[in-house]
Amino acid sequence: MIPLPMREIAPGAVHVPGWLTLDEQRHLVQACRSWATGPVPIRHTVLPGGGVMSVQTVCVGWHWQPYKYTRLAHDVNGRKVADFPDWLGDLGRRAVAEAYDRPSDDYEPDTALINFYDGQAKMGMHQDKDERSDAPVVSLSIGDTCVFRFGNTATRGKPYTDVELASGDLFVFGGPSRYAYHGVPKVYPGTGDPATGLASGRLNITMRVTGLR
Ligand code: MD3
Ligand code: FE
Repeated sequence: MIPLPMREIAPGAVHVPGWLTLDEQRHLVQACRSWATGPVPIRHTVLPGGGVMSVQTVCVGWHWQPYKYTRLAHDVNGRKVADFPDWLGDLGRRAVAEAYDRPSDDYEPDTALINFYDGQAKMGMHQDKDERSDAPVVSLSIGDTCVFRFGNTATRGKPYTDVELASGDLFVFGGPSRYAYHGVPKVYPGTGDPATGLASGRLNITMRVTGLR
């Protein structure tokens, strides 16, 4: 097995394959499992038009629902989401420093969205525009490999680049890539290493700066 090198997919979009150690992946899986149980349990987000996302999501720091962030999960059980832990912010700063090869002391993510994909789940092409900050988004993948589709800032369609994201991969989206359309058209069941603690499916953890207070 030859490890893939770090790659800049587009300006500000940097893919770092195999960035997390197995121990870090195990720790993240444990933390996500605990957040998934409460205070706000993981759920399929319901879209304003009535559609239900196939992905299941739980948040820390701020609760995301389309198209806003709130402290209380009004669309689930009305409770306040778990605090954003300091160790996760430290991991986010290390991710930005290593992907961009620059100091990152000024990067202070205050929310994380944890997405769980079973074998059938997908995420359609969308932009992330609910944050009031253009700070980078840090994405960590654990479990089954997926196809990640990275598009352009103008349209949902072509041109786009398909990239496989595997367990342990880091992706940082900043600069002009922060507002690019992106999605997950496919997950490959059975491709993850159960030693992460995740027997099946895919976890994606994104850290963001909401710009809210
Ligand atoms: C590019 N998640 O949570 S991660 C999302 O794998 C989301 O669960 C996908 O899209 C997932 O919003 C893709 C990669 C990603 C995340 C956030 C971005 C790419 C991004 C924000 C801006 C630009
Ligand atoms: Fe997104």
